Order: sequence, then C-alpha cells, then structure tokens
Amino acid sequence: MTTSNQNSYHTDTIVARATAAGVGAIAVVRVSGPSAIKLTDELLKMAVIDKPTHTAHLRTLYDEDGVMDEALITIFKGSKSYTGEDTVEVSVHGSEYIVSRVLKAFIRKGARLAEPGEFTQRAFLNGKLDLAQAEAVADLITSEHRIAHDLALKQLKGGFSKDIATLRDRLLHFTSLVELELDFAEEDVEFASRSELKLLVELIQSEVVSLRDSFALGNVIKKGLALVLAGRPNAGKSTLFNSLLNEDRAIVSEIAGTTRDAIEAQLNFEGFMLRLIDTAGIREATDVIEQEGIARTFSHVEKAGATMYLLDMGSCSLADAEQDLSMLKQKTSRVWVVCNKMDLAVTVSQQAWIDMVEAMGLEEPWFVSARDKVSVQALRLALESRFMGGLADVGDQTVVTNVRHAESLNHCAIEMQQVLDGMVSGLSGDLLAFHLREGIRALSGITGEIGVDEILGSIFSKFCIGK
Ligand SMILES: Nc1nc2c(ncn2[C@@H]2O[C@H](COP(=O)(O)OP(=O)(O)OP(=O)(O)O)[C@@H](O)[C@H]2O)c(=O)[nH]1
Ligand SMILES: [Mg+2]
Repeated sequence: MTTSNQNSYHTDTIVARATAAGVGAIAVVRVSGPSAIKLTDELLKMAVIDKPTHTAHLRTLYDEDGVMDEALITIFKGSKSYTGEDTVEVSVHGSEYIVSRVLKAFIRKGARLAEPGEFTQRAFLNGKLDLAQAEAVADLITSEHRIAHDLALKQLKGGFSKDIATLRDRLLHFTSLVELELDFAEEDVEFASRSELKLLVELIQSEVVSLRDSFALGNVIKKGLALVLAGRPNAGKSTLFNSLLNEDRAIVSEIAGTTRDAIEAQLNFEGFMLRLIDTAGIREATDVIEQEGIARTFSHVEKAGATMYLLDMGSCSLADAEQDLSMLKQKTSRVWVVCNKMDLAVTVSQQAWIDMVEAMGLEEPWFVSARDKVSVQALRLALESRFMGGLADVGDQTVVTNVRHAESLNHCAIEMQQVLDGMVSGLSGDLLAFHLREGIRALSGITGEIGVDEILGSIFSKFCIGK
C-alpha cells in the first residue's frame, strides 16, 4: 500500500460529482480521503494504487451488477492533491444514470456523500488554502464577468492573504514586545518604543481602513452596480430601460405616471454588470399609490451605486431639471444626466444643458433618443467607459469583495483606534496588549489563523530570556 496521507485531518472518504448536473460529454466524480484510491481499486479489475501521483488511467468500472462505464481515472496522492489528501477523479460519460450508479458504488464501498464545499473545506483544514483563498474558490465558480473573475483569481493566488499576513506580522512583533514588558512590570522597562508603536498602529489603521473601504467597490464588481433610472413622468425612463435591455420589460405609455413599482433587470457588459432599476416618475402626486411609488424611487436612489437622471428635452426647462438635480444630489453622490428625446424640436440647446450640468458639478450629460437603437447603443458604450474609468486602477490594487473580510477589517480598525486613543490617555500596557491582540485576531480571522498562539510563538521564538 502506498497511500500517503499522513498529514490528513480526516479519516473518512468523501465522494461527489464535481461537474454540474445534467447531460454532458463527460461527468467527473471526485473522491477524497484516506481510502479514495483503495475504494476506486475495488471497482476496477486492474489496480491503480501503485501508479504515481498525477497520472491518468483508462479502466473499466464495475459494480455488483457488472460494467458501469469505461472511465478515465486520475489519481492525486497525499499532499499533492487539491484537498491535501488522496484524491481520485473518475471521468465517466456524462449521463445522470452512470453518475448516480458510480456514486452509489462508492458509497456502498464505504465512502460518504460530500457536504457542499467539503472538498475545499478539507483543502483549508489540510493547509492547502487559507480561508480567504477558499472563499475565492467559491467566488471563482460563481463569477459572472471578467472583473469579478480577475479579482477571485488574484485572491485565490493568495495576494490578499499576503497583504493581510504582512499587516498582521508587523502587529504581532509589537504586541509581543508590549506583552514582554508585562512580564517585567516591576522593573519598569519599555521594550516597545511608544513612538514607533504609534507610527505602526497609525499605518496599519490607514491600510486596514482603505482595504475595508474598497469593499464598496468590490461589492459593486461582484454583485453589479445598481443604477437607478429616475426623472419626471414621461421622461422616457421605461423606454430607455427596455431599449438598453433590448426587450419589452416595462410598460411604456404617453400617460404620465405609468410606472408605479420599481422594476429591476440585469444588464451585462463584457467586464461587469449593471442592475438597472426603472422607477416611478417624480412629481407632486395626489394618488396614494403613485405617492408610494415615488417614495420608493427615492429609497432606490439612496441605496443605488449611481442614478441616471432622465429629462425630456421636448418639455423640460433648465430650471425644472436644476431643481430635480439638486434634490437628487442630496440623496446620492453619483448622478449622471441623460437628455432624452433629442429627436424632438427643442427650446434649450445642447450646450445650455452641458453648461447647467457642469455648473452643478456633475459629469457631462449624455444626449439620446431612447426609442432609437443606434442612439441607445452609443449610450451603452458611454456607460461602459464611464463605469470602467472608475475601475481603472483595480488592476494592482487589492479590492475586498467579501463581506466577512470587510467586517473583520472594520473590527481591526476599531481596535487600532482603541490603541491610538489608549496611548494618548495612558492606558495600561495590558489593555493596550488586549486591543492589539484583538486587532490581530480580526486579521487572522480573514485567513483563518489563530492569533493568540502565534503571539506566544513569536515571543518564545524571538527571545531567549532563560526563565
Ligand atoms: N419622441 C420621442 N418619444 C419618446 C422617446 N422616449 C420615450 N418617448 C415617449 O415618451 C412617452 C413616455 O415614455 P415612458 O418610457 O413611458 O416614460 P417614463 O419616464 O417611464 O414615464 P413614467 O413611467 O410615467 O414615469 C412614451 O409615449 C414614449 O414613446 C424619445 O426618445 N423620443
Ligand atoms: Mg415608466
């Protein structure tokens, strides 16, 4: 027997289909655990257990009823596999019937059906991935567009984990010095220079805060930017909504106040997606249902990443638009102006609109005819470049895309603030150490390492005090 999973955390062997359900050319069943190779051999006439790791073998698979399929058996031994334990990938023909028969055969031999994410969980427990990387695997599988995919891939490679580990190690060093002082309390020594500690904590505080704040962007990349279409009744919001989506989703009519409830749809671009939200037109409504619709429009504007304010060039005056825009600016920081119905006879020139919008400190307005495909296509491109412009520096920057990470970073930032405040107010060494330790624990939580033991380890490895 040559299985080699001494470092494995688990004693049982798990099995599951690794490819999506449904008919396909092939389907892969994955088996992981100490008996993965032995159980596979029990379904074969020619053993693979003595073959080297990372090799593939064509074999016939049997159960008690006879031949199940011709299969390609790939073996990964011990620490060299994804999970860090013996793993076999059995590629069979992609029929539901074959897959379920193979799964049953493994289960009858003693394997257990894996829980969701259990292969990756094992990879984490066996030290193959840290928690942030394990979460990146989930992100990678579900990424729907290029930028989200790039970020997940980067996180999987460990870039984010390295940033966190660097911050944590620096903090760890100082914490061990502060803790060491506690052991020499009577002698009144100061191993950790307070001015250096203050500089370090300030630096960490600012890095942690900027990482935490990148989550706003990370979330947009992962979930899509919510973009609200707002404006007066009949401005053409629903028309533009339909044209951008290229489908007849929202009701369009010349009756002002057509849209009551907000409608949301996903608009895909090559690198990212938008969640486009059509809303009820804003006006002084007397009807209660319409009033409720307008209240909802404002609540969408407040929550969304950006708002497109649509105006009807055929009937809207500069003053009316200005009034709406100042109201919107109080509710959201990102308003984009779209001057619609440019096909109609207008009284206000394009330049006058541009000047007004610029004077309000907003980005340059767009001119469209929501009913015209070519014009809407141009708007689509303009939207893409304005959005991508905002993402220009994402390339090398670390962007937090996971809410758990954002919360841990926030926790760390709060603890660092406590340390800084404590240093001003003369907080005792043990309380400073407590907050430092909490900060380390928050950072360690991101990658899944335990903080306190590391502090002890750091103290003992760096200092030979001989006591
Ligand atoms: N000429 C012209 N008419 C347009 C254009 N866009 C929309 N319309 C017309 O304007 C009217 C109102 O359009 P809607 O899309 O329903 O307007 P809305 O902003 O959703 O209106 P509410 O839902 O009532 O707030 C309809 O008759 C549309 O056909 C355009 O670019 N040019
Ligand atoms: Mg509408």
